[in-house]
Amino acid sequence: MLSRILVSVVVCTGVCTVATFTVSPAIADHYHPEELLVVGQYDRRQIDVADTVHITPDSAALVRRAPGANINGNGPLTGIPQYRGMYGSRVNVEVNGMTLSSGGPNWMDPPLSYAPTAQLESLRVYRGIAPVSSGQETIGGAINVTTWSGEFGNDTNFESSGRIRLGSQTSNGASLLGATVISANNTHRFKFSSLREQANNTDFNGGTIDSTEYRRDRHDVGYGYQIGNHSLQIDAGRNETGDSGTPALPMDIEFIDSDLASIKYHFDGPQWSLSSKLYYSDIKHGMSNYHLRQAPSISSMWRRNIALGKNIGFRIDGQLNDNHGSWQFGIDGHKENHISDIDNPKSPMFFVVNFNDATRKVLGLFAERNIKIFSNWHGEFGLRHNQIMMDAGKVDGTPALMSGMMGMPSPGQTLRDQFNNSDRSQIESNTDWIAKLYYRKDEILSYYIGIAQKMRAPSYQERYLWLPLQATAGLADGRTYTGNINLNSETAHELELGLDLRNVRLELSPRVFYRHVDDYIQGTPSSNISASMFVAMMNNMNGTTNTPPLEFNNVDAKFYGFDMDWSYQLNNNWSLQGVVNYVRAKRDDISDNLYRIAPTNTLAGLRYQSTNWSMTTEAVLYAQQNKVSKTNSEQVTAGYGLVNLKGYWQLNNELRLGFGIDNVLNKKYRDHQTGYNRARNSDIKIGHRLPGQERNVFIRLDYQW
Ligand SMILES: [Cu+2]
Repeated sequence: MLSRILVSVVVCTGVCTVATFTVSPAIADHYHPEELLVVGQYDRRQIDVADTVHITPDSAALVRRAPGANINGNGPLTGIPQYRGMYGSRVNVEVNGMTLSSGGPNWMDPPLSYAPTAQLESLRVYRGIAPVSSGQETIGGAINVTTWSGEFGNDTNFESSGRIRLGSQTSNGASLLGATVISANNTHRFKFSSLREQANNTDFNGGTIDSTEYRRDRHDVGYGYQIGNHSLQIDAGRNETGDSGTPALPMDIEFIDSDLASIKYHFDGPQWSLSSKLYYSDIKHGMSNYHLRQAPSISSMWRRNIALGKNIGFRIDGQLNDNHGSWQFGIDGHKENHISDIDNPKSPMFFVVNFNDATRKVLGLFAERNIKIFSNWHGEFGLRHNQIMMDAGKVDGTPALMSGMMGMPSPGQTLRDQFNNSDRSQIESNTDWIAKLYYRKDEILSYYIGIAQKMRAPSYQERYLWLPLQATAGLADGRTYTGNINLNSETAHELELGLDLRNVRLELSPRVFYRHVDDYIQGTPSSNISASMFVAMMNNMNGTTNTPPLEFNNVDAKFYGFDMDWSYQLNNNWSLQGVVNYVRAKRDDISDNLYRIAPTNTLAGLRYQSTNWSMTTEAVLYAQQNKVSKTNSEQVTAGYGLVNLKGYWQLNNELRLGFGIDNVLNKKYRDHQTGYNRARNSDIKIGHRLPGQERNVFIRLDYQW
């Protein structure tokens, strides 16, 4: 089973992408071979996670290997992918075909946290303009991940296969133990999978970062059935995250108990195929500012937040193949529902109904055409319509029960009444369209041009956050926000140009892009007097120094940049590969930059590949980021460079040893997209940007049969 050559993790370009598709036919089921060879090479990056050697629990860390992609880190399990300057709900993430809206209002369980690295089969980052079939709202891009489910057998006899993974590392004493066992014949396939991950606080060159410990258990069962051209897959999973830190956020994770379930049916005929799925998730999440980090000294400042999130979704799509390419038609629906309540165990009277039955439903219809136009032109055209329906129930809280001065309503009371008396039911009708053309000049060179309109309706936080709080889907800027029920959808227009060069030794895929966004949703200084008075009042009462609140509003923004991945084969054993990223993101209505944008960066690796072992030296360079957001009070970050080493040794057909050293030179550095420290800590001041980990030695053993 492990007969294929294992290469150390690389960004797959050209040949490698095709190879990955060949070994993972399940992923390729929507594309016939011709498309695979033409578009498959260019418009997505498949990171072959089977070949990673790290023990990092967070799959989001892997997206950095795709051009244009980065990660916003709020904690060890809480990475939020960033793509070309957009992140959060702007980048559509699907896990095994499921859209998973985070259960936590601050995204302590971002969608990728439901696909732990140790269970991944593939991580696919769509390059540039994402196809309309890749997800419902893809204004900032699309990422699809799948976890490993094994293969069906060749005859009626059941055979077992599986993977066991063990790992440990030094910077936080992390340990990883995971096992997946498959029992399958040619018709039935059973899967059992369990994973346990835990770590202490991470050390940096200069001390320890409090609130970075984590523990997570994950259990899955699956059943697959195939007969003829039909297949059925039923999966159920349980995620149990325990005490886990998020030092960039005001609270830490106490628990995230999530149940996930899905059923999928697929028919694959010679001329047409049909896929359908139905999925559900139920998330219970608790967090606090006292159980993991040092508790506030004033007991009235203790806070606990219990959040419940539910997702239900479906999709039916069909693909029709003809002589020129394929048509794809689909309908999809997703509903998320959120309840979030804040209390204080030291003060039983205190309560805030943060979100009450906040609901967001998206119903979408799409059509996509992949077509070979002349002998060397290939086009992709897509049209999608989404209907978004949102609503939320009435709210209340202790701050709204306080009496105001001289018989006037208090600011909290005014905010509550404004919210409860408003029309919270909102409907948006959004249209996406895309057109992409590839011109294949010869065997070596192809040109590409793409244009698109993409839209995104507001999130429930952006609309329904009624009291100035930091529940902002993980922005982690330390600012308090209120929502705005009357927000419009964002509309982006985008142009992308590039070329793909591929000869025997060299591969290059540069892209430039320009994207203008009308009605971009951004926090701006609040004009709501009650919100400002409320924050001032809280500062007075608690001795805090919170800056005046922001309010989510529609502004104009633009994004432009360049990204590229490349590789160069020096000879049979030695190769070079890397990624280069540059993005600018700024407001178009005022002179300001957008917040938390990845600095210009590059990654370059030199690899030696032998038959049963490999070694890679990697340089990671980040420029300073001084194009920061004044509106979000963002701090400048210095540039830095890191050296990493990694490799593996294939001991026999079943056993592989992975190892490596991150940050070999033990640099003290600060990643711009890691937030500011919010947990009282003797080694890092509150409000200072969190440092990166110290030199880290890791080792991993994979047994696969
Ligand atoms: Cu949370």
